[in-house]
Amino acid sequence: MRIKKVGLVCVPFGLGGAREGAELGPRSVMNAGILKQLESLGIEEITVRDVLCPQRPTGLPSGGRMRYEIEVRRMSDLMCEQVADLTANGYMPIVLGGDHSVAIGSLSGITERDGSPGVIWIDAHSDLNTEATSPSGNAHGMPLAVALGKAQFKLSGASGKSIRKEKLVLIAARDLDPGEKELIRADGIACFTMHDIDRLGMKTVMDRALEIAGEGTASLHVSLDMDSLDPSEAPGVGTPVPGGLSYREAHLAMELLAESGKVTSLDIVEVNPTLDSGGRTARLAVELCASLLGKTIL
Ligand code: Z70
Ligand code: MN
Ligand code: MN
Ligand code: MN
Repeated sequence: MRIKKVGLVCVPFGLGGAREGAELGPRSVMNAGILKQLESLGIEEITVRDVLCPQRPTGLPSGGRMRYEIEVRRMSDLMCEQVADLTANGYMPIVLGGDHSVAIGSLSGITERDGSPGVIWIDAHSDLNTEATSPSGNAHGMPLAVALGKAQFKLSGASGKSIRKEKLVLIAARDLDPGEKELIRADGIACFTMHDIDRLGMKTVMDRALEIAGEGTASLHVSLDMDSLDPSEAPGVGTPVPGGLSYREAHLAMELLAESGKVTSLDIVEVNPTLDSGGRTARLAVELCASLLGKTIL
């Protein structure tokens, strides 16, 4: 499948994470040249949508066990509309976060059209905390619990459909909270940890991931948290965790996803330019996006 139309959805939202700065991510990825990269890949139509995210309120965060719940909901509702509209018009949505809570909006927009997409979640974390299991209350640790219908917070979207746990795959996990581990085991969620990547290699891991999430599904969403990469490659993230994907593993993963021809939407999240080293993480985000869209070395 050749991708011809891309809709860039810029979501400057950082209230789902612990540290300020992720709201500056979309700007830094734009500055790193993502538009030029898309054009040089031969994408024929590119549209850019800016989601008007709520600002950090003064005073205490809203919400109970999910911090800034009101703002997360507002952002998700706006995103849901944009993503659903883009997919309905034949654009591949590429969401530029923002912290990972923006995936609540991506997934609600996608499930509007396809009730059971495959989801490949590339992340140091599993983002499966519910309000009850979250040690932090940060919404960026909860998007998958929300999308699976396990959290109290429900997907916005008119239909409010959930993704299916059988069609979800986690890749590059290495920092899981107790409640998340329990859920992964109890629900049998496919999880390829860094240990599995070391043992099997990225090619085998991605083949298996595509089998699980890419077969029998009409659409396939890839959510790329930049903290999946090793902090030596991607220092500009809110929660760096040692022992992550190498530069080459990450590119190979994207290239294999491109070869599959199955990916229909993408998030690139958690780029935090205030913690970055001269825009390095933003540039890597652009490169990985290019590989996922079919850029090859030769
Ligand atoms: C932790 C929590 C998280 C991203 C950090 C961290 C979650 N499990 N997610 N960075 N992208 O607070 O729930
Ligand atoms: Mn994440
Ligand atoms: Mn993460
Ligand atoms: Mn942790």
